[in-house]
Amino acid sequence: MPLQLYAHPFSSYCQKALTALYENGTPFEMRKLAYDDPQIMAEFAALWPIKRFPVLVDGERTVIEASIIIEYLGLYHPGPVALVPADPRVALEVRMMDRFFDNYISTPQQKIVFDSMREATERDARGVADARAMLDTAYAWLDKRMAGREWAVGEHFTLADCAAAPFLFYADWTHPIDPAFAHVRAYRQRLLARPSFARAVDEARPYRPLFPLGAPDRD
Ligand SMILES: N[C@@H](CCC(=O)N[C@@H](CS)C(=O)NCC(=O)O)C(=O)O
Repeated sequence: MPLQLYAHPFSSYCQKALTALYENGTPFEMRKLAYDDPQIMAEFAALWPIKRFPVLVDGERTVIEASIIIEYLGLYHPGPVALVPADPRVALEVRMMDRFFDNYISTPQQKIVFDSMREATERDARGVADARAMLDTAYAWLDKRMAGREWAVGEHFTLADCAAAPFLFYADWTHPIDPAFAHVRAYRQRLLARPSFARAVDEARPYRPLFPLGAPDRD
């Protein structure tokens, strides 16, 4: 039975897992989630009642959380690209940067987008201002870190870059990366040129009209 990924192509966390799968050419079956398909949604809810995606199914095993899915693939379905390096010290730094991109780029980015989808009376102006400030601080910190670096950790593309790719992609659409942060902008372009992530971006193009803030005419 092939690996199955319950996911949606336009979701940033799904693109993180898809980038890892494409890096290694790992065969899998896409179980595409669609709110107007009650059967797939019921199947998904039965697997994972929290209903956050992606979710990987490998036979009897259900694996949640994009980072853990990528770690799982490296352990049980390894390919030529070790997205979590074998050296545990380097792996620790990779996990640290993965947490950075998740907590301080994706979380504030999603806060801004989800707030925009609320009724005007239910909006959280203070929370959105805090999220924008967090993104500015995170961009500034990352800009210093990326000076002289190609990828987030070491010399190779890793789990941390799988996270950075979709999170910086949508963060720039949501709260543009100031041109002063040239290293972050150049890193985002390198990620967009990486064939694994470029494929995920291309597969998601038909869904761009769904972006609540309006997708820019680029990337
Ligand atoms: N911590 C989860 C987050 C996954 C997540 O938030 N996925 C979004 C899609 S990008 C989702 O499930 N949204 C559906 C919802 O919020 O109901 C992970 O790392 O995989």
